Amino acid sequence: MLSLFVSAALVSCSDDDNDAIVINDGEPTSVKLYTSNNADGNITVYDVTDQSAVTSKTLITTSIAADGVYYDATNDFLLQASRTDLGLEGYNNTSSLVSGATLTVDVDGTNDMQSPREVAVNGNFIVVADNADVDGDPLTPDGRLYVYTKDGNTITLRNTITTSFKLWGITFDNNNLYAVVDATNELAVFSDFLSNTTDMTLAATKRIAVEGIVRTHGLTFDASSDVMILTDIADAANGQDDGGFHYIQNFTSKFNGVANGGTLEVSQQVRVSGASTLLGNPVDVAYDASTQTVYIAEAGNGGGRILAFNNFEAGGNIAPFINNSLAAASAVYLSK
Ligand SMILES: [Ca+2]
Ligand SMILES: [Ca+2]
Ligand SMILES: [Ca+2]
Ligand SMILES: [Ca+2]
Repeated sequence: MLSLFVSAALVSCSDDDNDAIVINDGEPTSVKLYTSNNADGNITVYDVTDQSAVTSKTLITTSIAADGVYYDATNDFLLQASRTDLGLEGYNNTSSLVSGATLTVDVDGTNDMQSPREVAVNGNFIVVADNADVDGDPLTPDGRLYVYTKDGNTITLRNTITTSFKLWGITFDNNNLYAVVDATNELAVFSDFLSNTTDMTLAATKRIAVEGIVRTHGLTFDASSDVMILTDIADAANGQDDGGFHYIQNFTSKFNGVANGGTLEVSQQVRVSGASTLLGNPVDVAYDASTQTVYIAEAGNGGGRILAFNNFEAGGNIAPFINNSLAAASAVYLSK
């Protein structure tokens, strides 16, 4: 079967210029990692299609600090949460821009937030986790999720959801929203999150502890491979060598198998940490299941880095195979 397919592919590529697409058997020809940072607010895009020959370009924004980057390849729409303006800022038609190009804000959200961090997108909904204290008492943990809708070049605040824990990373699995419980080793989920349409305080549907993590911060879920990855910044004051990430296969059944308030045992996970990893404060993570690559925004080590890991399934003190300096890196988003 394979040889028949290859023969057909070789024939078919002789009469057009799509040979790369055909021979790659459906693999995308472009894999890009979008990154934000809190040093100058610009967006750096790494072309990781060929992992042995990574190139990058930086697009200049008017923000000087940003988080929660996102890219919609279908509509060539780029977005980040400006920590300068405290609102979402979107840019159309950026894919062909060259490095050093200055971006004009095409979609300017209202400046509703206080400390925007991770962004999670579901259809026309854009959710931002804000980690500012809500009730004026920093001793009581809380946070706020801002739910926006996008219609053309307009972003509108629909409602805000106050949580009873501190926020940072968020990610959707269909309509369920996973959120790290910042300052702890816990993971929370809000089932059917977007059905909560009013300003309200909402309890998580379920919270579990993730054994082996000290303080989680970033997370990503890949539904196609059922993989969850959580980062561990451990002590925030150590930005150099106490961080790590946990790779959790068959995540859905493992998560469902832990009762609310229970613990997912470290034996059910793979932990990557140690001085060779360059993980001190890994604040965000993205995952490419097809190449089993973990991409990390590292905010601390060396002043900030974009790292990539593969061959990590055994866990341990593994050196990244991609290591690019990016001052105060804050978020990563993989686009294929
Ligand atoms: Ca703005
Ligand atoms: Ca509080
Ligand atoms: Ca740390
Ligand atoms: Ca992210």
